[in-house]
Amino acid sequence: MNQLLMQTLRGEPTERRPLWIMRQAGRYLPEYRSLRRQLSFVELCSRPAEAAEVTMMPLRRFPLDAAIVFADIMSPVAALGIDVDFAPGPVIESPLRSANDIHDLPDPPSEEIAPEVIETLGRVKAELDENVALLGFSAGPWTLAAYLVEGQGKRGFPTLRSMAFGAPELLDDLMGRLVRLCAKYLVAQARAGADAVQVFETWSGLLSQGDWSRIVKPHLRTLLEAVAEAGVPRILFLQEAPHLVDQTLDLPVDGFSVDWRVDLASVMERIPETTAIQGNLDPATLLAGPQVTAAAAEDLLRHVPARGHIVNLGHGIMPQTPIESVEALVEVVHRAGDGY
Ligand code: 1CP
Repeated sequence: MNQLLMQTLRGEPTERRPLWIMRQAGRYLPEYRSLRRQLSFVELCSRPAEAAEVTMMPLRRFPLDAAIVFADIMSPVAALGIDVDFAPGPVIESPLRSANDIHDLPDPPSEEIAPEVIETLGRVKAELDENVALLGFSAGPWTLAAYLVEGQGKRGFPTLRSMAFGAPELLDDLMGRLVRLCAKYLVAQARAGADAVQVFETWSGLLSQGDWSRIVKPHLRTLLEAVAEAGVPRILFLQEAPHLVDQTLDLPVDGFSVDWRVDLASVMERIPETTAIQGNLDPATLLAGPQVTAAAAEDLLRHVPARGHIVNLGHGIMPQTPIESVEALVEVVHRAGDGY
């Protein structure tokens, strides 16, 4: 077995840098769009055979070093009795706003939390090349709360932020419950075959350093510590949060995933040699075509030391991305070996 991603997350040197792409299984792939003409996103996520096939789609095209299970960050909230629609992002018909909404939420057992995702992981694991790592994931408590309180993705998430300051105990209670949900969910994913897990605390950047450290960080720490029980490496992703990098560095993780606003090489200098750093091409560079992508990828490899670097984008790949740009990125990473 030669899982470059796992070696890097364990702090071991590798013959070349591992590469995977956030949202690698989505709408930029013609075969995904074609399946989506027959099935809605919710249907796709709820059918393990189809979800496993979608998980494998990018791997059939590109020699990536990880598969990430096809699901959504909202998949576990069905176990709380909450209905989620997609248009195309998550939409909650009855957002959680009052003490009663939150106090009435159940504390579901592990088997009731997104069993379809757990089954999908088992199916993918059985099919995946042994050199490719399987990633599970969950949102972080703040990012899940963002959709549950706001009702949908909205610039600045004003309702969420007003709850953070106007009813802090309520939001704290909600996030505590979400941490229990996500911890059980991530441990179950590891037991079902996920080799490592990524926590997407995407909307962290909405908060100041002080507020994030007070409101979000303790919950994130509890979640990451609880997941240690599963014994798999943990990657933490934050978006639009260069001001929070220093606040995250003492969290118990094996890899930090940051967007293109952050200088990877300088973060690398501030973390232990055995901790990995993941990222961080601007996804928009891929829209400019294969030559621009190749040049940007070469620049990234030149600038960031190989040891501990997991090549990825700084955020999800965009639906309008040309396939040739992904090919160019793969080419550059494979050709480079550890020669940079
Ligand atoms: O076909 C479609 O129209 C559905 C589009 C889509 C897809 C492909 C959504 C709706 N979710 C997903 C899958 C998904 N989402 C994965 C699976 C892995 C993969 O595709 O390779 C993952 C890891 C996510 C993560 C996700 N969803 C995050 C965290 C990471 C990030 O991008 O910051 C967030 C915030 C979401 C919410 C969401 N779900 C879907 C969309 C379009 C969005 C974002 C926009 C919004 O908030 O409105």
